[in-house]
Amino acid sequence: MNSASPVVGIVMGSNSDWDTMRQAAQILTEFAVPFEARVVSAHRMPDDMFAYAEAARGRGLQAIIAGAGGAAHLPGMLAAKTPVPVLGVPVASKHLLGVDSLHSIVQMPKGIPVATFAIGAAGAANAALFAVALLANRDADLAARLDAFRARQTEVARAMTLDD
Ligand code: RP5
Repeated sequence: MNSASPVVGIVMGSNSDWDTMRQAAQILTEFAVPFEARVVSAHRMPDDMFAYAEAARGRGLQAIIAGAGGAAHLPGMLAAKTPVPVLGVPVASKHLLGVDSLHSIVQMPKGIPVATFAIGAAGAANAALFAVALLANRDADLAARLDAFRARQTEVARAMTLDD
């Protein structure tokens, strides 16, 4: 799964986030986008988080998809330490169901943006699709795969039927 030359990094605060974040990995795999996925906890491994962010651009990462739950500081702190675009995924939390995660990620102060997605699996998948769209601006083959993905999705929706 971890490419030798990733262009997208998927990071998360805990391996308990993986059930959600694997949706992003599945999308990037489907689109043949080289990526890596790893745990980089803002609270439990802050030095590792800073090192990851500081190395990101030099390693060729063009987007970082960061998922975390609860007091979800990972996306914002990564964004503070790297110019690489950070796409934040609020992971559903036990007590507040991810509303805490969403607010923690979306309410960035002016000057340090984090693109914030929906809570949970849809957010993880959409963050990956957004990364694909960013990369597709300079990759015609990838743009064609994204067009085909959307066309298939449209056909599935058109074929939907309803029970009586
Ligand atoms: C956050 O705390 C993680 O992103 C995770 O969503 C949450 C709970 O982590 P665990 O206690 O399951 O390791 O840092």
